[in-house]
Amino acid sequence: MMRRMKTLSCLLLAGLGLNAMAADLQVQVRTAGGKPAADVVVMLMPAAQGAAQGAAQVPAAATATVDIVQKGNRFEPYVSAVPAGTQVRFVNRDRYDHHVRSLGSGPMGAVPPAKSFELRLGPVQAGDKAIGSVVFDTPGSITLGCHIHGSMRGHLFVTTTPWVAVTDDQGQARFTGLPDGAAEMRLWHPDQLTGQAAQTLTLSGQGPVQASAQLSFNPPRRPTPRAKGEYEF
Ligand SMILES: [Cu+2]
Repeated sequence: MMRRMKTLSCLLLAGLGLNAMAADLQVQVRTAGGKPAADVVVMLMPAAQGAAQGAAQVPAAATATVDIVQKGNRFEPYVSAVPAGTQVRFVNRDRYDHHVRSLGSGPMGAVPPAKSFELRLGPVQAGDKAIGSVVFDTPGSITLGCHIHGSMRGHLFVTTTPWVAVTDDQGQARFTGLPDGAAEMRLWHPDQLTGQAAQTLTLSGQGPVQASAQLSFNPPRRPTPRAKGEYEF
């Protein structure tokens, strides 16, 4: 009976074509202590990602321009993740200058940034001068800082895979349209000292897939800028 059902579902999927072979995935990430872990970059590397599946399955977000906003001496979002080749716009929404620059990441900032850059951004009233763009071609991590405001910190992670998401305050990341089959899942967090364990998931378009993952450590609180709220409008 099971075998017959399996054969039937395979035939049904084959009849529906490639569009049906897409899985939705929700990942719940927790800290080592079991609390929801925000700001975690979740990467999916489907085994079926090769040329046979075609570029049609690459999520639209992979080709979009991504914004990282400077507001109230914060980078928003605090952690961003983009596939290599993405253009990122840095948008200053404060009434004063920011001088955004790349810094090393990892323990003591010893890991050189995947891309070095500096952007002098005018206040929001300066129109175009409040926006700067950088294309990030090389996978890796970049800590974001500001020459003028030393306490400003943010993080950008550039991935080899187009399937990437950052966990929200509930520690959840969501994906849609993943190719069916095996996929390797990897995690990255700006405060990790060592790499996080990878795991293999089995994705299926026949229903939403839930997965859980755990960091090997308890991240410190997300840093808040010294001038919190002081200059916001
Ligand atoms: Cu600044």
